[in-house]
Amino acid sequence: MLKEYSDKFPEGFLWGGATAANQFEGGYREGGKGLSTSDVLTGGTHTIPRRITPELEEGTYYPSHVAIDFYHRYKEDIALFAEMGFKTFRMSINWTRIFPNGDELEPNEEGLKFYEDVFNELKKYNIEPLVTISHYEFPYGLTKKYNGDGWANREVIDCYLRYCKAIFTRYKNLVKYWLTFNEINILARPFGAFFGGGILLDEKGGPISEIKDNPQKRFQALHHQFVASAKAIKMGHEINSEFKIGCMIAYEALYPYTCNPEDVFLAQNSEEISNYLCGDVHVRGEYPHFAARYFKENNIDIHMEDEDLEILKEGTVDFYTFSYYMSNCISAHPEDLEQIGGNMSLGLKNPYLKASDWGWQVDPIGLRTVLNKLYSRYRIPLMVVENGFGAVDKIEEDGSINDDYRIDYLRDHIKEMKEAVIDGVDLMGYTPWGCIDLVSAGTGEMKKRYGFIYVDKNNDGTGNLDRYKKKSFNWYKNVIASNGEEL
Ligand code: P53
Repeated sequence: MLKEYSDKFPEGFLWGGATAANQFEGGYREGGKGLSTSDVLTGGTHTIPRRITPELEEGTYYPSHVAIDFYHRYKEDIALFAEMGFKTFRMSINWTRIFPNGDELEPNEEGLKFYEDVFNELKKYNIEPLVTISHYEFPYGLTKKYNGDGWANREVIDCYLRYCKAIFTRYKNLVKYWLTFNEINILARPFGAFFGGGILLDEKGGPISEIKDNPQKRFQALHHQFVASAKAIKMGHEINSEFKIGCMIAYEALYPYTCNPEDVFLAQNSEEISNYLCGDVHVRGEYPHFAARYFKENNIDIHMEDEDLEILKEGTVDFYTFSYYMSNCISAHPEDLEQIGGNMSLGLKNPYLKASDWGWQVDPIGLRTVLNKLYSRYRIPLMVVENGFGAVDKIEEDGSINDDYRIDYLRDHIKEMKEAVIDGVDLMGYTPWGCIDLVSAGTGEMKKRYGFIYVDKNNDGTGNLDRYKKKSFNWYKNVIASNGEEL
């Protein structure tokens, strides 16, 4: 049967917003929480990289420690999300609230209670939580225990599964939608080792852009995450057959800089390694055809246990989610071409696109292209769980913030998402990133803001943490109320 034509977002479309514990929760030593990898990362800027400090340094500012204090203000914040009409709220659980060191056998009750209260608060407003189980934080105790190997040590799989079991059983009736790892494919890129894998090969730490890399360990860690994810999915479905468990990929859209076939192949091949390797394992339950050559040519030899391939097959995802912010160009002959980006995203400048102050090139049509490519390949429901415009906002004397640039960015992307829906793509929902201003992952700044809600906090940690509605707040409220018809 031909798929029915529709020119509207589906009924029940999950409009909402997205956050991550390490970037907005704070309370880093409260409720028995242990230290996570994000807690030892300093602030930075567009030009000064964040530093990993293996021990906490006195007098150094760590943005995750207080962040925007959702830990104490969640009621106020959730009320604001409800006022915008959110149907869903993407948040993550901080592993170290539940297992402070990562290797305990029993969960920390205070941590479990905190998220239970948050989920109950969301329930009051009929907001469906979408929970990322691991978003850029890893028990720092495990990084130390395994001599900086993090996820490259296979024992971590069991620690993760104990954590999953604790939260799946406790929140069985409060949470339906889960994501096993945020941007799992970040481990396919050098800077992702610490963020995504808790891998710290230099005990002196240092700027994240300069830390030691070891592709063998990174891809071994990634394999362990695949196995952990597949096992978690199987376990989750056994605990509650209604659970919907998905993957999350940082989609790196890459265009050939020219129509030179060398550029075209390079772009296609880079997208395969960067985006599709992880997606294929999650959705199809097996490594793609191009993996073997890539591993061979990069001296990567992944150790697998006999049962691993079967585990991957048995634990495929129910839906596919991704982040999409920008596109970049790539060339086989990049020597004289201008680069753009920074903070964990770098590419060639596209003469047809404008970029944000942080060098992220704005490309709404690219989102439609990506949605179609993904749906053709996977044929399972998709969700855009991060998208947005990091910008400097100015707060006027009367407290208003006129963020028309943000409205323009989001409107243009929602328009293209709608085009993709008309194209026939099965799209479940949309949660723009940082619906309330929070700490930037890439730079550690507050200045790079994404929110509909402004938070009075500065790069150096000063500010009274008051919340203000930006102009985009009422705009987005109306988008949701009209199910994407009024943009
Ligand atoms: P920030 C790079 C490229 C694409 C997505 O990023 C990325 C990154 C990391 O910087 O990460 C996701 O805060 C991530 C979020 C992050 C968000 O994008 O650097 O899942 O944690 O905050 C935006 O502007």
